[in-house]
Amino acid sequence: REWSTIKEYEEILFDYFEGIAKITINRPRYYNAFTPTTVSEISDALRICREDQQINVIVLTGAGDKAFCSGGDQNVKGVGGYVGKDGVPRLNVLEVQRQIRSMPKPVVAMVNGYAIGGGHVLHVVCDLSIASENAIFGQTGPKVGSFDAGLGSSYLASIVGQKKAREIWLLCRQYSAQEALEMGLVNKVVPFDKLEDEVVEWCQIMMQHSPMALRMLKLGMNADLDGQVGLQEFAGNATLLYYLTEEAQEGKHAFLEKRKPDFHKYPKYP
Ligand code: 2NE
Repeated sequence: REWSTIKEYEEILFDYFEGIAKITINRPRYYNAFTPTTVSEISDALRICREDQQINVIVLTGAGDKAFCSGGDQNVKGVGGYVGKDGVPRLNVLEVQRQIRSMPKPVVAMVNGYAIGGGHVLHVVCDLSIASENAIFGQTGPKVGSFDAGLGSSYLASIVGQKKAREIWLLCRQYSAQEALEMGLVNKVVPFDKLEDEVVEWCQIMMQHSPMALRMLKLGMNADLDGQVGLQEFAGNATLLYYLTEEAQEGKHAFLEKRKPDFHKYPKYP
């Protein structure tokens, strides 16, 4: 399979193959731990994925066969957050979590090894997770002086249930790919050398389906959990659909033509 580079970065790879964009955290030396630079590069790549009409599905993964992502790079953890080149402490991975969640295209985590700490949360917020047999899952926050009480806990609980989510966070144990499958934390487990083939196959199946239908389903499932912000996102997508109708166009035309709108001619579906 020939992936072509979409854009060059320092700490991630960003590739394209037949409608699929692949974002690879490329710091295998540190088990793909993220720095503020890694995170802002992922964020930039996700912005491109959102805008680019040639991209239908996004895959997030890590380089090598050891780790998907081991969370925040402890070498650059300062006081108040992870310190980037500008010397400012940040927790900008939360922005990436939100970008994945509101991305109007499916995002698939291709979990090729450890998904730990903030790296575990990244796969949790993806729409689907496909793991290799060597993948290991878990949170470490309370062991290393951190926690993610946001999507990393609440969304996790809606996936695996409250008891299991509390176990994962309060005990900070590690779970095998098989255990992750049994608790509904991942969609499928395959041998390492079959991982990318499996992910690409899942992406190709989704790409045969209506993008608008997938988009509305994803955002509807988000809205069920995300309160007013979820509703705001869902409503924005409903507005998009409305703008595609003649009925909505009539309002604009009437305004510009300085006449009363005639909305009565449009059907009122039962
Ligand atoms: C991932 C894990 C369990 C792997 O263990 P093991 O024994 O197989 O490998 P090892 O030797 O620990 O790691 C290999 C190299 O990668 C570095 C290690 O320091 C080591 O380097 P050297 O000793 O050879 O020089 N490495 C691994 N993870 C790293 C990290 N996160 N930052 C910097 N270097 C890292 C084991 O490595 C592990 O437990 N890693 C730490 C996981 C962790 O605690 N991550 C942070 C959680 S907090 C977080 O991510 C977070 C949050 O809670 C809230 C918001 C945002 C972020």
